Amino acid sequence: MAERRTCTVILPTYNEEANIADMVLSLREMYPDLHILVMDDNSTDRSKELVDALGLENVRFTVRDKDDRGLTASVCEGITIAGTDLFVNMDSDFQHPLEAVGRIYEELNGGCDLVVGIRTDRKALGFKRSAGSWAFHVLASSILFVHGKRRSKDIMSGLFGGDAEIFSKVVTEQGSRFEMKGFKVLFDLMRYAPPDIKTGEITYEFGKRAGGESKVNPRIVHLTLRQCGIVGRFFARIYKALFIR
Ligand SMILES: Nc1nc2c(ncn2[C@@H]2O[C@H](COP(=O)(O)OP(=O)(O)OP(=O)(O)O)[C@@H](O)[C@H]2O)c(=O)[nH]1
Ligand SMILES: [Mg+2]
Repeated sequence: MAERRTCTVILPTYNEEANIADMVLSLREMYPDLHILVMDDNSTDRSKELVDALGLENVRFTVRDKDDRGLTASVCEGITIAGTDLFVNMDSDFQHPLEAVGRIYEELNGGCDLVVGIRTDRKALGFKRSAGSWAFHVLASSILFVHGKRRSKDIMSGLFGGDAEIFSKVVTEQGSRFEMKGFKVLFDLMRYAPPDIKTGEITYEFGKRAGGESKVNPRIVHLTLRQCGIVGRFFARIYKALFIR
């Protein structure tokens, strides 16, 4: 039987006291062998207190440098400090089903370098965000195509897993080109990954956040547009003029 490789679930977190302890506990119960790494950007709520109070083994709560806030930056740092063979990244608000982590892990353990969670039902996004997400996807997909990189049906997904060594190298060598304060870390990773990585996918139903509030705001939309090449940067300027004071 193939050797089981070690894996860390990375949970980028900002003010998720309504969800984070439940997330950590549920993951631990479902996956006793996986490591859990919370990458917290100096939450001002009780996130740390609540996770620490669980007193669980193989759960790390990292409070990041307060001058380096950013979802992409948090995930990238998580990948480089995971210390396991593999990683799975997911949101801390239960929008990504926990059972999907096991399926991503199986695909990675079977030899994939990158496994993307593809959202099949996007009703939870609502019409406006679905349309925006589709437009970003088309732009991002064209960029990956032009650069000869692997593509995916859901480049904007926040649920994915990878080989920690391969992607630590991508972050270390190419991280200065990432949109570190943005939300679309998978796109940056795919854009700067070696062209010959072996990719896989799983599908999942995207849910509504369980508790707490969304951190998406017009600045995040602007940064996502900026990630999308010349066309994206053109629209980013218009968007900024219209929506950001
Ligand atoms: N470390 C870190 N995590 C963040 C930051 N902003 C958001 N997050 C986390 O990233 C994940 C995604 O953020 P959300 O606000 O849920 O974004 P979303 O899922 O696109 O939006 P909703 O559908 O409204 O929930 C959540 O786990 C957040 O806690 C940040 O600046 N730093
Ligand atoms: Mg969310």
